Amino acid sequence: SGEKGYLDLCRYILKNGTKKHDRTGTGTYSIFGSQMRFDLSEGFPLLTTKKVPFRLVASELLWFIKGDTNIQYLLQNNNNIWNEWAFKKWVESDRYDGPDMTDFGIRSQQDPEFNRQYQEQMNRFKEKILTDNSFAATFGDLGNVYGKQWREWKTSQNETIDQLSNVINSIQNKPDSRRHIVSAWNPEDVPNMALPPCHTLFQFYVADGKLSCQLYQRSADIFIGVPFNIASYALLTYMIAHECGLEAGDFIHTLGDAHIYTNHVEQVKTQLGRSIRPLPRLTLNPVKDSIFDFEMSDIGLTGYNPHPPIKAPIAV
Ligand code: DHF
Ligand code: TMP
Repeated sequence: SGEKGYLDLCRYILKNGTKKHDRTGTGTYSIFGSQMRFDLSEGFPLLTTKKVPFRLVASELLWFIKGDTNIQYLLQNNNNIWNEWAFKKWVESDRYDGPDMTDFGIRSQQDPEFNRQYQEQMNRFKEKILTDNSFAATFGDLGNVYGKQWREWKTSQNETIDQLSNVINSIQNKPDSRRHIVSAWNPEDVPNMALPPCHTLFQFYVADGKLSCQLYQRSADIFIGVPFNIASYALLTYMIAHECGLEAGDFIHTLGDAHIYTNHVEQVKTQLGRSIRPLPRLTLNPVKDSIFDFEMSDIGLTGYNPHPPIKAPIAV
C-alpha cells in the first residue's frame, strides 16, 4: 500500500466518512477501522506529497525513548508539536495571570485580536519553560504519557516495568515469540495524561531475518498526526532492527477512528492532486548499537525531495 495506500485512505474518508462531532468542537469526517502497510525495504516511508518535517519526528521519538514526558526537551530541540497540550494545563491553573484563554484552539482561528493575545501568552509560556526549571517541572510535564509508560510503567507492587528494554531483549532472545508488545494504554493512568495515548499499542514480529512492527492507533488525525506517526514507528522499527542485527520488514498501521477534520478538507484535496515521488533513505550511525544511546546526529535522511508543506490548523 505505501504512500498510495495513505492517499487512497484520504480519498475513501472524504467520499464515505460519516460527519461526526468531536471533543475539540471542530467536526470530522470519520470511518472506523483501516489498515496500511509500508514495506520498509523499499525506502523510508516519509510522505512525499507534502513535506513532513523529519527532524521533528526524530526528536519526538528520542524524547519517548528517553522516557521523558516534559516538553522542555522538545523546546530545547526547537520542536513545538506538543506545546498546546502543556499550555492548556498552565492557562487552566491558579498560577496563570494573563487574559482568559478558554477554548484557545478554536478562538485563535476565528478572532485575530484573540490570536494576537494567544501568541503573546504562548511565547511567554515557551520562554518560561526554557529558562525556569521549576516552572518547567510543573507546567512542561504532560503527565504519564508515552515515555513514562514505555520506560517506567508503574505496577501495583510499586515496581516499574521498562517495556521498551524488555521488548528489545525478547526480540533478541526469543525472536519467534508472539508476545513482543509495548502498551501505552494504561487504564489506571489515563486520567493523569494531558492527552490519552493515540498510538496505543505496538507489536513486533521476526521472520526471515526481518523485523516488522504493527501499531494499533485508536484515534487518527489523518492529515496532521498520521504522517508523523507512520514516520515515527518506521524509524523506531529501523532503530530496533539495527540494534538486533535484523533488517527492517513491514510497518503495519491499523487505525480505529480515522478522521479528517472539516477544516483540513481543502488541504487534503490539494495533496491528492500531487504525484508521489521516490522515497528517501534512512541512515543510522553504524557505530551506535543501543537505541538508548542515539542522538539526533546519529539519524540521517537522504534523497528526500517532497512537494511543499501544506499548513493546517491543529484541533486542540
Ligand atoms: N491533536 C490533534 N488534533 N491532531 C494531532 O495530530 C495531534 N498530534 C499530537 C498531539 N495532539 C494532536 C502530537 N503530534 C504536529 C504534528 C504531530 C503532532 C503534533 C503536532 C504538527 O503541528 N505538525 C505540523 C508541522 C509543525 C511544525 O512544523 O512545527 C504539520 O503541518 O505537520
Ligand atoms: P482524542 O483524544 O479526542 O482522540 O483526540 C486526539 C486527536 O489527536 C485525534 O484527532 C487524533 C490525534 N492524534 C494523532 O492522530 N496522532 C498522534 O500521535 C496524537 C498524539 C494525536
